Amino acid sequence: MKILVTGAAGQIGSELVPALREMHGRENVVALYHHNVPADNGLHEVGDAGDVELIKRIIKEHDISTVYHLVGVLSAKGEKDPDLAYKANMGTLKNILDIARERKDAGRPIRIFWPSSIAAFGPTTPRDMTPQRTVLEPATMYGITKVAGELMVNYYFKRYGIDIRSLRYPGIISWKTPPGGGTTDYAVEIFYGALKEKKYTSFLREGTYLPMMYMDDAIRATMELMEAKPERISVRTSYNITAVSFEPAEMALEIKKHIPEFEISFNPDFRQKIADSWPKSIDDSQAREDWGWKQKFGLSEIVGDMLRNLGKQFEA
Ligand code: AKB
Repeated sequence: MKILVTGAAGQIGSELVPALREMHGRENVVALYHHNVPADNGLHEVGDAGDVELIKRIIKEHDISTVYHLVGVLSAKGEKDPDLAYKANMGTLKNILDIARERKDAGRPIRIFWPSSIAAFGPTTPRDMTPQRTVLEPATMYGITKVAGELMVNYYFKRYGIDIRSLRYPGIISWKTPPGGGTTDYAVEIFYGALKEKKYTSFLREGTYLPMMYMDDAIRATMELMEAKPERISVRTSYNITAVSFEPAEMALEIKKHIPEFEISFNPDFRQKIADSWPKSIDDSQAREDWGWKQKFGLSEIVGDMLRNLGKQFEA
């Protein structure tokens, strides 16, 4: 099995690539970077994931059978530049799906992972324990691309038999690479503030509950979904998935257990409106039933691990 990961330098890509190399062998995972190429001794390519000829060449040359298509512009950045969000999120997905059709016709089928998000929901969605099947009327361009993408991947599965799998990621918390352009980013930035200055000003208001997940769980969920037998996958739009829901003051209290002097203050900006349109908690029972999803990290484990690892990074 040969794997291609687009968006390999992003928050998820930079942790998924090593995890896939560990599981499938370094020689079997090709990372596609845009311009921001990190040190990578493994197989990698540099270029624009929107360049259809480039993607075709990589897939053919490496005989790729699985693609993790992670390229994308997140919610807050997408509100600053909706055209870019549309192009980066929709255009590249359509290209990959069409290449998968061609490869299937040529007898070389590709399995695809594509990330959706809690951003697919909107202000008219029930916000507590948001069900798998519910109202999808997002208020951001990022969310619109996620709903359209979900419908598109379902269509390509039903119409062309392409094996595409997807998760509606909640906010992802990680220490290896900082996130960029998201509404849930406060839950990562807060650790930089805590460790560097013992204070942090949250751009979301106290009481803003959002579903979240630690990166280790997100990587495991992604790989477990992709390893699952096709008959276990009953959702071909995108699976609800979550680990824990909390608000900024709760996270600050947890941090205070390790850094008693830590202080949080609040100065909500345009991202508050986005957060207010998203679920507070998610019902992910379908993922649990279908392919056995279960998180390992709760709030206290996340905070402990983040402070330990980021702390070491700052000391080095
Ligand atoms: C964002 O905040 O835009 C992302 C997401 C929830 O998809 N982290």
